[in-house]
Order: sequence, then structure tokens, then C-alpha cells
Amino acid sequence: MKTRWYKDAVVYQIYPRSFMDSNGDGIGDLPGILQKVDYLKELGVDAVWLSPCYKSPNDDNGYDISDYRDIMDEFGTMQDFDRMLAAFHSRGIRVLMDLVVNHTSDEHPWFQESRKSKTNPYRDYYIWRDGTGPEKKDPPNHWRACFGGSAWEYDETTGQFYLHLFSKKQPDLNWDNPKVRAEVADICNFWLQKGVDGFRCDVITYISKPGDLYHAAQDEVVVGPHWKAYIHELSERAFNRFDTLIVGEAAGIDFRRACEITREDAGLLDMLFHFEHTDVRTMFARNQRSMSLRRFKRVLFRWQTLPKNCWGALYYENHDQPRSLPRFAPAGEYRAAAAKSLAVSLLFQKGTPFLYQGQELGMTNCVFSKEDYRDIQSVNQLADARRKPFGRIAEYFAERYLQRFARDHARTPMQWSGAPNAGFTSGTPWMKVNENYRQINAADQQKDPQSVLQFYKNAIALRKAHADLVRDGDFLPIGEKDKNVFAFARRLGNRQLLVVCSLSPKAVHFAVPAEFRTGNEQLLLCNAETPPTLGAVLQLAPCTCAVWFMETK
Ligand code: ISL
Ligand code: CA
Repeated sequence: MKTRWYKDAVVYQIYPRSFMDSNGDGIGDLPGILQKVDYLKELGVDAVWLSPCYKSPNDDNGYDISDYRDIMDEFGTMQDFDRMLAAFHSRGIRVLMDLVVNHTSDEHPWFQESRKSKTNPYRDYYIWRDGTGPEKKDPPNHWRACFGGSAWEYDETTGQFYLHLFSKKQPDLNWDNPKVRAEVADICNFWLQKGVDGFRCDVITYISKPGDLYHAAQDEVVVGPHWKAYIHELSERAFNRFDTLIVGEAAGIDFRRACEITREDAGLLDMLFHFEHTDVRTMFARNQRSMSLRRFKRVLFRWQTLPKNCWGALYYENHDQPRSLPRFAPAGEYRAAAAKSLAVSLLFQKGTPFLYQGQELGMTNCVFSKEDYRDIQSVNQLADARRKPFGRIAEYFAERYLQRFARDHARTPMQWSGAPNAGFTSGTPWMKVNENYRQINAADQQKDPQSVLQFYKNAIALRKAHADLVRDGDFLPIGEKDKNVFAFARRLGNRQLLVVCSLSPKAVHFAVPAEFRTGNEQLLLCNAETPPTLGAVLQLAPCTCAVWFMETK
């Protein structure tokens, strides 16, 4: 059933709330996405992944679902969804849904039932435990919730605690209950039968919980005891019945485990998002970088060595991360060049690239004041800091951290034009629009052949023109120790691509190994007006990138 179309695809992530508002309520919606389908077609992407658009009370912007078979009121109706799906499909663009099934909303009818009594038929849909301590009022273990506080919430009605790895409005489902697993398979089939082409599976590595919750360490929740069996079952019941792409968000997974999990014959996940290059969040790195380029390369180059029967997902940005500018490359004077250089460094690696809305424009982090944060994680972090003994100081440091790493940076409205609110809405946007929209927006970039947007289009088209090389070619790292340049080659038979991307705001030089100085090279893509000449030493102006095609020596 699987054609593995995704090996040639570029995927674009849409965060519907911030993409395009069609009705002036300040909130992005599905008819808004419909208006932009041609924009995405022109960009050249093959698939989109929609962050959740199901019914939700929006404690965590849709990652808390109260009805898996209906659309969030603010986003529109199921008819809007069907229209949008058809519009993508008629242009040959596939659609992936976000599958959030580690937890539901506490407003989901299953949980509403579950909390009523210990004998309710839905009780075992969730993870309930007696408390500990003399009064049984202490939580069953010391696990922490991702958004702050204990991972357990006491519920008066039945005098037990329920587990929530995220907010207390996101109770974890009990996957050990076969009924839960059957429900999830049904939900997947509902959407697959509608025609969606796969799922991005939210925190999927956490679904199988350790047997003895009173004594387990929190990291035992990553790929728990029955994880493989549960995913395998879901693949048989749903995923593998269609020509899907199943990509797992795999917090906590290391390279070794990724090799096991993404093997084609394992029948688990087609690919996964690891966190090795995004988990590093030091406040001390220079230039707002969160890690040195050498470390960044060490991590990503290692992930290029996945065995032949595995496949990788590539990303620099998503809705949980600050923008890649300034995180991985300079965002100041050389912003546009840096955005292009990062684009090339991502798009020509082996694997399926995922772009996040606005990345194709070189959108940057935003300057927020305390009141601007909307994300539950940021809001809780500030509130927790204020409650500490030296609240003012703690708050100051929390703010400093959020200015660099808040998830809000990725969630500011898409910058469509220089019109008020960046052309995102005619009303009041649900969150702050980045003030730089007059300089950075899609409308201006569509008119400018030198823009980041146009460069992305060219790079994506080039990737297609050399599809077999980019898909199957060996990955050869070059200059791994170099502090400024991200470089590699891809080689298939006697053809190769040489990819050189400076991520430095200074002019630098870079040594080119003899095997890539064939004399028959052809420059395919470059972001500099005067492209560098390919010799033993490349002279690279700030953030210059180039891609050459050549035959091997
Ligand atoms: O965002 C994070 C750190 O800033 C991560 O720890 C994140 O919470 C984790 O990657 C899980 O993310 C996914 O599930 C969350 C949701 O809030 C995220 O948006 C989603 O991508 C709970 O559903
Ligand atoms: Ca709207």
C-alpha cells in the first residue's frame, strides 16, 4: 500500500491559528488556508501538515481535543475542511493531520464520564491512581508536567489523581486499555477515509506508560513497555491501509532508538522528529545562537548516517521552537542571506524537509513584552516565577529566557503584506504581529526576484530537478570542524552535488577537498551577486551559500 511518496516530498507546516484569518475575528481559519492554497502550490511544496484543527477549548491551542471528528468553531466547519482538502488535492498537495492521542482535553466526553465515578465505563480510558502519604493527598509520584507543576491532579469527586504530562486540562489516555486503542484506530480511519494522507503524531513516544507508576522514573515514559506493540497495532488497523506518511514527534529519542523505530520493515513510524538540535537552550551562547555551528553540524551530520532502510525528517523550525533566525544563523544585517543559506543547508540533506510557515520569508523572532505572551507554557512560566521567594528577579530571568526561546516566536501571525496587521486579519489579531512585517512579507517578496521566498522556490525546484540524487545520494560531510560553514556533498553513481553554506556574518574562507574540484562543475544556485569561484579555497562573503553539480573525478 505504501508508495513512500514522502521520500521526494517537501512538507510545509501550517499553524492554522496564525496563518490567515478570513472573517476578521483575528484568528486564522480554514477558509483562510483555502485562500492561500495557490501560494503554497507556487512555493512548490508537496504536502502540508496542519497543526490541530479539531474541536478544542484551546488550553494549548488545539493540542487539547474535545472532539476528534469535528472542527474547532473558530476555524470553521467540516464543509470548510472538505473544501480545503479538495483544493489541496486538486493541486497535487497532500494533507497531513496532527494526531494528538497521548492525551485529550478534560472537556472530552470520555474524560467527563471518566471522572464521574470509579465504576464508570470510561474510568479506564485515563490513568487514575490513589494518592500517597497519610491522607492519600500526595501525588502518586514526582513526575512534572511539561507546562509546570505536578503531572498529577487530584480530583475531588472520586478522591483519586489523574496523570497529565502536559497541562491539567490535558489528561493522558490509558493506552493499556484496548478500548482506547480501538477508538484511536477509528479516529485515524475516519480521517484517512476522508482522504487525508497521513499524520504527524504528537508526543507519540509517550503513549505507553511504565507498569508501576508509583516507582517509575519519568524518563521511562519514553518508548514505554508496550510502545512498539501499540504502534504496530495502529499501523495494521489504520496507517498501513492507506498510502500514508506517518511522522512521529519523538521527544527523548536518541539515534540508536531512531534506527530501530524507523526501519521500513518494523512497520512503526516512517520517520521521526528528533530534538537533538533543538533541545539545547543555553543562555550564554554568543549572537543569540543556542549552540555552536560545530555542535549543530555534529548532531545533524550524525543523523545523516541512519541505516539504508530508515528515513529521516529534517526541520529547523516548528510551532514549538523560536525562529531559526537568530537561533542558527544571524538575523541582523545579513538576515536574508542567512535565511537562504539555512534553506540550502536543510533542503539538500537526505530526508524529508519540513518547513514551517514564514520560514520561507525569513521571518524572525519577535520582541515581546510580558503581556504579549499567549502560549500556556510562557504564561505559566512567568506566573510560576512571580510566585517564587524573589519573584521580581525570577520573573526577570524567566523573561530573558522567553525572549529567546518562547514558543510564541513561531506563532506570531504570518506576514502576508505590508498592510495593517501584516494582511493577516482585518480585525484585532489574537496575538502580536511582529513589527518587522513592513520589511518582511510575502507580497513584497513575490515581486522581488532576489527575495528569500523566490530563493526557496528555486531551491525546491532544484531539489526536484535532481530528485534521485537528493533522495538516494550518499551524504558526505565536508569540513566538520569548520566553525562558520555548513558543507556537504551528495553523491550517486558518478554525479554529485556540492553544497556550501556559510552561516557567519563575516567574510570567511573554506577549503574545498580535491575530490570536489573536478573542473566540470556547474553552479546551480547561489545567494550572492558574485558567486564564489570553486577553487582550493572558497572566499565566501557573509552568509553566502552555493550548490554545484558535477561529475565525479
Ligand atoms: O514545546 C516544548 C518545549 O518548549 C516541548 O517540550 C513540547 O511540549 C513537546 O515537544 C511536545 O509538543 C507537542 O505536544 C504538546 C504541545 O503543546 C506541542 O505544541 C506539541 O508540539 C502537548 O500536546
Ligand atoms: Ca477567523
